[in-house]
Amino acid sequence: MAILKILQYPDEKLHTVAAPVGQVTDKIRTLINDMAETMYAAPGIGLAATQVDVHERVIVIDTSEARNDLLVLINPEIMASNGISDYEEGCLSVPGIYGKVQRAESVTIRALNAQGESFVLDADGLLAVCIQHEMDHLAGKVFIEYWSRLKQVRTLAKLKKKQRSTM
Ligand code: QAP
Ligand code: CO
Repeated sequence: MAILKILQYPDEKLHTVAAPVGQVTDKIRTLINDMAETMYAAPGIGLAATQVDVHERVIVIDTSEARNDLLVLINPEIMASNGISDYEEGCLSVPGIYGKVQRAESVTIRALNAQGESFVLDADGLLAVCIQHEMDHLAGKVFIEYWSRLKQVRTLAKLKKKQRSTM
């Protein structure tokens, strides 16, 4: 297993659109293991392959309290969504920045697991928000891009200042 480097906003590579996984091979399973290790070490509750500069449709999530319930999503698709939630989000690619994003309150998704088997999952609450946040990464979108221009400009200035002070 290995800890992978997480791309930091505003890295342009975070805007890459990920390609579907053709076959769930050992190479994909190694990526999943490395992404899980990277997410747990961070620590975080979700990580998309885009964030580790691999542009394939792979996500790892663990929103459990005990951090022992890894959810792997390969080629995820949203089949249905309902309601509106306004959750405070963060992102391992935008450290130290938190803010609300409006999303669906519950989603039904279909995806493949690490064995390449198709499954359907109904999610709500934090898990539903996390799934939508990570699926945005696969489409090249970062959560702060839902915010107003002004709020984005201020966030960028804050990140630049922080990056200067930690060099
Ligand atoms: C996405 O984010 C998410 O700023 C996953 O300094 C987050 O794991 C979806 C993290 C919240 C829904 C709600 C962020 C760690 C972790 C930071 C994360 C930081 C250290 C973020
Ligand atoms: Co993120």
